[in-house]
Amino acid sequence: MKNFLNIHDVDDVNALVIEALFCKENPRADKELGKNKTLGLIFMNPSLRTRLSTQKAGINLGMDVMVMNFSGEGWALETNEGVIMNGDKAEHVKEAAAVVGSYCDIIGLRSFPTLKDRELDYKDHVINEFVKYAGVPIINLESATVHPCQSLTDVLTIEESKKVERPKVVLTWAPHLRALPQSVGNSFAEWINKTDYEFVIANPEGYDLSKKYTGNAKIVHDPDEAYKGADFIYAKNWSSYENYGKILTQDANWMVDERKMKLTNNGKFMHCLPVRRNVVVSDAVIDSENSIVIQEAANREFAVQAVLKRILSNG
Ligand code: AN0
Ligand code: CP
Repeated sequence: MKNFLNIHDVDDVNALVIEALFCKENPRADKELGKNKTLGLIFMNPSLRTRLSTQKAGINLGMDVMVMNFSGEGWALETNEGVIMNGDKAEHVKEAAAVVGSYCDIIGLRSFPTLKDRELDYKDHVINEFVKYAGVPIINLESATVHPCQSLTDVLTIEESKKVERPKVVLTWAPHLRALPQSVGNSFAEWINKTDYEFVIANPEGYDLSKKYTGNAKIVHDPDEAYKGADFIYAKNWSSYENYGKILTQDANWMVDERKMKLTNNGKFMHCLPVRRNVVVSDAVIDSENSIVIQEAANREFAVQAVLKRILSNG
């Protein structure tokens, strides 16, 4: 594996899940693999899980790890080509990427969308500039369009928790106060489409994700219909793709609650976190035995460790 930018960098999702499960059982088995290699993690946006799990995975593999928060701490980056840089941006992404690349053997990058310009965001411009100018492998730690480290973790978590061979998995939109990226939803859809699970996406009208990611998944606009018989309820808010970046509703009927969970097949509750309690999910559901959000977050370490192993073994 050269880069881990999206699902297209993975030839066999199942094999990568098995690799991650191996890492979970034997976290330090490959502690020599990353010796004398430097992992650099660049965050343009906040993070708890991605930052610590990726750092930990690098340590498990014997790597030296450097982390930098760009927002507030780095120079404000210009990402457009050919501009006269006489505004508030002090450094161009071309130099920044090349400089970080000169210090690191692998770079992980988080860079959220603007949620203002759909065409620009969906080019995934910032991460692609890093690929072009850093000269070392790049791991996507959530870009404008996808969050593959999260999605690999989610498939892994479903695999270790499922009670039937082909579970019914529901991705449900949930309300939120702020406009959030579509990345987690896009990515989850794309990865679940690679499995043979029964897959249903539930969201209000106007919140359909791009077909590029949802493919042939069934999309319903009634949460009760989706929850019926579900083995996994995966909740996430995203802002509208159609009416780009807009909040069209905050309808509390879409919050994950006990009433809807009762319609499921004793379904498990999942969320990538961070989550707003009693907005996205009720206390009763997230605190119930069926909530696997902490297991899911813990698995982030082993998912990204499997990815790092693949990249390191490519030399
Ligand atoms: C981010 C998002 O929705 O993409 C990160 C989730 C992993 N969430 C927030 O900004 C709250
Ligand atoms: N799930 C996830 O990516 O969490 P952080 O934003 O805290 O990294």
